[in-house]
Amino acid sequence: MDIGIETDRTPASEAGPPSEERHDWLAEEALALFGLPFADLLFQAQAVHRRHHDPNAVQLSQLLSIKTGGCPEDCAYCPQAARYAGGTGVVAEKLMAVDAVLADARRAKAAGASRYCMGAAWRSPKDKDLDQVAEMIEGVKALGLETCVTLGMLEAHQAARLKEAGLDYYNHNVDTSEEFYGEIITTRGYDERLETLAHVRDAGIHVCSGGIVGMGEARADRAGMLVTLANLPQHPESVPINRLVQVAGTPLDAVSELDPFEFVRTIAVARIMMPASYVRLSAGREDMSDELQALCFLAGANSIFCGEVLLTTPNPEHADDMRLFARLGIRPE
Ligand code: SAM
Ligand code: DTB
Ligand code: SF4
Repeated sequence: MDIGIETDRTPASEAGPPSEERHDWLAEEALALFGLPFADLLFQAQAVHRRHHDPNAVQLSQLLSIKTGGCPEDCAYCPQAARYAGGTGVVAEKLMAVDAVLADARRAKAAGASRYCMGAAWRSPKDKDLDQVAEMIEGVKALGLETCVTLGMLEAHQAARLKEAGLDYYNHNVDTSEEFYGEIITTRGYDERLETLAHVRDAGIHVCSGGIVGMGEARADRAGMLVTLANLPQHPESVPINRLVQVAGTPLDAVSELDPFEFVRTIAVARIMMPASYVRLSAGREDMSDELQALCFLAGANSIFCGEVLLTTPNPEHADDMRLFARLGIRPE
């Protein structure tokens, strides 16, 4: 009988779970999540996490700097910028030989990594360098590892070239909110970052994009960064959340430290806003206690970088990570 009231006519048995994947987040909504009592935020994040992921599995990615230092950009956090080399002491090196990269990738696989990420301190790659990187990608893939590279800004034809080589993921971070971005980097714009992400997506490569917290930004900037990422046409499959590693000689050395709970909140909000993505607890673990890392996993982080160095800075020993996983009942993937 039609009683003249619009109701949802989908029988309960046919209705799937409500779609949690949204691309229309408002800054106020993200900020409201940040403002929840800690326990309520973690409960929500953990509930979302459990609907989309195995809560006791954490993915392992290993990083290698295939081209260190000498970068022309001015990213205020980065030890690899040529302009801070006098203070950081980072020496510029050439692009590594393919064989040396593959030898490192074999060790990463033996240690249990499932993805191998190669980073280069470039503003953008030259086409001739891409041929050598393509060989690395092919070789790493042949070892049975997933491949990821981060080489700076890409043009469409370069993204297509990397896809052809078999690249699985491209990492290019938005780093922070559009509003705060100019305080950190002036040598390239936020729009250029988004353009690179669009080229990567159009080439059919999975997107890895996140940012850094603890650079002196406001909570609104952390929320704004997550809104930018979540409102992309597709959520990045991988979202690295880095806690600033303060490196002496960079302009951000000695910036005042972020409340660790605010870092956990950032992970939790990323988890809620991008439910199906892998949220990576990235740089910064070297200075985190086991307890803080455990809170990050509870908040929905389900990936880490393993191996004793990130690109130029230290990361926890593999054995320490495995001990922590064992204490928490976490299975490395
Ligand atoms: N040059 C390329 C680029 O900028 O896209 C790729 C390498 S760059 C080092 C990759 C990312 O590392 C940066 O976007 C930034 O998010 C992160 N990063 C660099 N230095 C960092 C630091 N001191 N602490 C935390 N994250 C950092
Ligand atoms: C990402 O988001 N973090 C990684 C990776 N992508 C390339 C880099 C962290 C670098 C930390 C500073 C260093 O070791 O030089
Ligand atoms: Fe260069 Fe990348 Fe470091 Fe910026 S973050 S200075 S682009 S290596």
